[in-house]
Amino acid sequence: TAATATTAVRINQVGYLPDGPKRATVVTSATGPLTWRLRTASGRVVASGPTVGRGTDAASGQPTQVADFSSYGRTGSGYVLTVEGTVSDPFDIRADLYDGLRSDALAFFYHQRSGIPIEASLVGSAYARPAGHLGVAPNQGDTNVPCQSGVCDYTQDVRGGWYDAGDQGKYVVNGGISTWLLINSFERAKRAGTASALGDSTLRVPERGNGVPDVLDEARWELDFLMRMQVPDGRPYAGMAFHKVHDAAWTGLPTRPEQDAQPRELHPPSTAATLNLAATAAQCARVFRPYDTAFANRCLTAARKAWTAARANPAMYAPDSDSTGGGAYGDTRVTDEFYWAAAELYATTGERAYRDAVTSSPWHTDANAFTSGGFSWADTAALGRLTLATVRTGLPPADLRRVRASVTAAADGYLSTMAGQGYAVSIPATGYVWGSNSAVTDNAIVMATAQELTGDPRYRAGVLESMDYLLGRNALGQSYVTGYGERYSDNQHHRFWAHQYDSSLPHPPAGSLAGGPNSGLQDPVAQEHLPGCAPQACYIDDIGSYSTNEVAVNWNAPLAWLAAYAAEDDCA
Ligand code: 9MR
Repeated sequence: TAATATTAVRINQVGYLPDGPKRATVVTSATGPLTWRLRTASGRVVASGPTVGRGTDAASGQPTQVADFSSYGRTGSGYVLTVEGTVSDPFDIRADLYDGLRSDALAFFYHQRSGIPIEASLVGSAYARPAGHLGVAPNQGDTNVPCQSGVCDYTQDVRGGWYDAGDQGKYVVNGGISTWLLINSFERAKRAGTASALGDSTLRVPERGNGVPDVLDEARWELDFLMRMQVPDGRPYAGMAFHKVHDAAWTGLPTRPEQDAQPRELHPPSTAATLNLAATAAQCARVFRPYDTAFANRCLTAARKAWTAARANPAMYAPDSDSTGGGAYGDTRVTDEFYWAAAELYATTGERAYRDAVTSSPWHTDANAFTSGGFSWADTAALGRLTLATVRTGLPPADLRRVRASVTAAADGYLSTMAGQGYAVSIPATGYVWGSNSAVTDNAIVMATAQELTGDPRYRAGVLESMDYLLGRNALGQSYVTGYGERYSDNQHHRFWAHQYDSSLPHPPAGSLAGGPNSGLQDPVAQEHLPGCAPQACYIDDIGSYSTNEVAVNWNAPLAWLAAYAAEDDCA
C-alpha cells in the first residue's frame, strides 16, 4: 500500500531560513505524486502540497520525490514534514539559523592552532591543551626543524600555523587556500556591508579586543607560519617556500600534539607552495592594510619575493610519492597557481607586470578554470577569477566582463547539476571523491559570488540548498557538521578529538565538517563497511575512516565562509 511505500523524508536538520528555499527529499517507491504536510510542533497542518518525482539518480541510488514548501515563511521551531505517515526529523524556520555556525566553523581554526596553548577559557576544559610543537620535549619541532636529508644543511623556525586536519602536518599548499578563504570571506563581507559580524571580539580567539577583525587575527596565525616557511635570503632557493613540515612517520592515533615525540622534517621547496605563499601574502597586503600597515607591508615583501622565486624555479614539483608521515599534496601542474598568484598581486598592487602575467596566462581564458568541484588545493585558477571578478582593478573592461561571465557560467552549471537530482547536490555522481563535501562548499562559494555579481536570487537559493545537503538532506540523512542537526558526524578522524579511541578525549568540537562520501573507499574501515555503496552513501562516521570522515582546514574554511554568508540573512 501507499502507506508502506515511503521510507524517509529528508530535510536540513537544522532548519530553513524564512525567506530561503525549503525543500525536502522523500524516498519512496510510489510512482505518482504524494501529499506532503508541514506540521507545527503542536501537530497543526500549516501547508501541504504534492511531491514531484525525481526518479532514481546515480549519486544516491534511491527513488526520490521532492516536497517544496518554500512559500511557507513563518518562523518557529519543532516543525516536521510528513508524507504518508512517514515523519521527518524536527526542524526550525528562523532567520538566525546560521549565527551559531558562523562562529563555530571559524572557531575550528583556533582549535587547530600549533605553537600556542589552547585555552580552557576560550574553548572549555575538554578542548584545552598545552602548546604543540613549540620546542618543548617530547616535541622535536617546530622551532628548529631540519630539512630532510640532503635538501639543505640548516634548520628553520617554522612554529605556529594550523595543523592541517586529523594529522599534525602543516602544508603550505593547503594552508594557502584555507587562509585565502578566510580572508576572502572578510573581503566579501566588507563589500556587502556586513563585515562587523566578523569583526573584533566576534570570535573566541586570544586576540579578541585588539582592534583587528577576529577573522583576520585567525588568518594571520597561518600567514605568519606561511612566511616562516619561506627560504631565507642568502640560502639556495631563497624566496621559495618549503612544501610542508610533518613527522618522519605517520603520527600514532591518538596523540595529543604536545606529546608527539617524532622528529619533524622540512620537505623540499616547491613551486606550488611558493605560489600559494605569493597569492595569500598578496591578498594579506591588500586586506590587512587598513588594520596593520606594517604587517601588510611584510606580507607584500614576502609575496613579491615568492613570485620572483617561483618565476626563477617554475618546475619544482612536489611529488605524489612523498606521503610518508604526511599527505603529499603533490601537484605537477602549476600554471593555475601562477595565474592565481598573479591575480592577487595585480589586485593588490595594480602593477603592469602582474597584469601582464594575468592576461598572458592560459588560465585567463580557459573555460575550465572552475572545476566540477569549483576549486581545490590543486586547482586554484578559480581563486584568481573570483578575486578579479570582485576586486576593483584596472583590468580592461572586456577582460573583466569575461571573467565575471565565467563565474556566472560556472554557477549556472552547478545549478543545473542540482536541479536534476533527488538531492540537490552541485557535484556529479562521479564527483564523490576524498573531501567531496568541500566540492559542495566550494561550488556554493562560486554561486554566492555569482549572486553578488548579478543579484540573481537563484544563486543564493543554490547556496542554501547546498547547506541543506550538508546538514541532512542527503542519501544518508546525515548532518556532516558536528553539533548541528539530529544525527551529526561525531567521530571524525583526529588525533586529539579521538573519543572513539579513548573516552577521556573529546569528540570534535561543534562546527567541524567531515570530508564526506568518497566512492573510492580509500581506507580499511570504508572498505570493510561500505562495499557496493552508491556514491553519495560512501561515508561512515568512524574515526578510522580517514578517507570519508576526516576534518581539514580546507573543508572548514569554506564552511565558515558559507555560514557567514547565510547568516547575513538576519540583518535583512
Ligand atoms: O584533501 C586531500 C585529498 O584531496 C587527497 O586525495 C588525499 C590523499 O592524498 O589527501 C587529502 O588531504 C589529506 C592530507 O594528505 C593529509 N592531511 C589530511 C588531509 C585530509 O584528509
